[in-house]
Amino acid sequence: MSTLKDKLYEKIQEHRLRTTKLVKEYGDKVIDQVTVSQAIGGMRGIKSLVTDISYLDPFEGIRYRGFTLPEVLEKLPKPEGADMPYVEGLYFLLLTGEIPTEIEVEELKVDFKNRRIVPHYVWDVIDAFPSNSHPMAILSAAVMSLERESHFNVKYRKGMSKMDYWDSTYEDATNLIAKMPLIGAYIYNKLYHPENGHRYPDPNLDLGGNFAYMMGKDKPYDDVSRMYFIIHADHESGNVSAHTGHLVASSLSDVYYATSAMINGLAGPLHGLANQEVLRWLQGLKDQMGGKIPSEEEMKKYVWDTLNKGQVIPGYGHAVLRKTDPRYTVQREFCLKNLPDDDLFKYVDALYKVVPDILREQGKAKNPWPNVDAQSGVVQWHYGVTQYDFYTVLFSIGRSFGVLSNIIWDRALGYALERPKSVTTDMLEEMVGIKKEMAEIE
Ligand code: HAX
Repeated sequence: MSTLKDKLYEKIQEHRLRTTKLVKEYGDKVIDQVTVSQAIGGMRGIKSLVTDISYLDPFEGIRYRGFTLPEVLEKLPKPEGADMPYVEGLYFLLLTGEIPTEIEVEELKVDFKNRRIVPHYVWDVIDAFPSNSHPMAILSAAVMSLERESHFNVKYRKGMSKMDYWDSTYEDATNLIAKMPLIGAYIYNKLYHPENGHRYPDPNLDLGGNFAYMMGKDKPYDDVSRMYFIIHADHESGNVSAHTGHLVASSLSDVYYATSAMINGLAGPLHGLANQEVLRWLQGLKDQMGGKIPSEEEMKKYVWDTLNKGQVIPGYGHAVLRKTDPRYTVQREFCLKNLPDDDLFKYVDALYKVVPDILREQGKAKNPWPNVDAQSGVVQWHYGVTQYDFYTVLFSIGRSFGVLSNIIWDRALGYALERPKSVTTDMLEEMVGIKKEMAEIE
């Protein structure tokens, strides 16, 4: 057993006592209520999921296991000469709540390398897609094709104690996470850079460094990858991708089914696909401007034109956040240090100056501030990943760390099959007294 798995098991045993006590002794305690708007309006804010991997405060932003993003980036061990930490260390933190030592990360790096061999049939599945397919559809299918590798399924069929579910889920999850960057890079090269051929992983490199190598990118793209995967890893449990992964896994579908489903949820323009939408939208403005940086007035006009066409401003607003997303800020600081003169960065910066006031003036969006997606495409574009359809694949690789950590813990704590209750519109009307009022009028 690896050190991470030993430590995880210790934590699981301690934590099981807390969950059991809560359910047994306080199971009937009311912690929230549901309004009509919440039932119709996407269940915003209803406290009905439990996770210890991350927590999203509306004003402070995300914390992973109690650490803010700047703290995570500062405290996790880093490769020599790198600004960004090992992504492997993030997995350790998400699973155990502890910052790993250099030695623990080193062990995990080796473990990941041993798990990253991708069966040949996955390349065949990817190659079978037409080259104008969306990379997210290809990624989802590639992950799905790996389902036959599931240890959980084999053990479940043979008969396994519920107390052991977490163990084979950990094996499946870690195997999948180690393979995801290779699958992503293969999709990238197949669709956009066939001349790169099928690159084999470099055994001397960590996950982020090897991903950059397989994408055919020089430094500092290794740091870009580490930053990108880390900041996208988790955003508590209620967002579409995390929730979908959790929901599907709650039926004891294995992590391949669950991860493919979470990828499908992330592929929507109101969620992960927003990062490509930002780029598409900014390119539209750039074309309109003939390449020159727009004045503040020109920028305002473009934003208002978009709103007046009934469209949203991509990269702005959030279902939970009520301030600038710290994931936006981390990337902004990276841009200020590494690409301050980049044209697109200037566009994004100019937008930051005008959009919040406009959204406030329009008075609809509850959060006028930028989210993670407003900034992430710019960084990728600068380093030559200009095929913005691909950005959500990068997001998916990062998000799989959080979703899979959650699923391991769901299994460890015996979280139940998810099954909320629905009502009909007739019932809602009756509950609020509409039918009665109508009858009285008549
Ligand atoms: N531009 C224009 N209008 C916006 C807006 C924006 N950026 N954000 C919200 N609004 C509008 C909503 O469309 C809604 O309008 P209607 O009443 O006409 O339906 C109204 O303001 C209230 O919405 P809200 O309560 O503030 O926001 P929601 O919780 O319903 O939705 C979204 C949150 C992120 C989906 C929303 O802000 C949005 O569409 N933003 C643009 C797309 C985007 O950037 N998505 C990525 C979010 C981060 C993420 O998940 N990344 O993966």
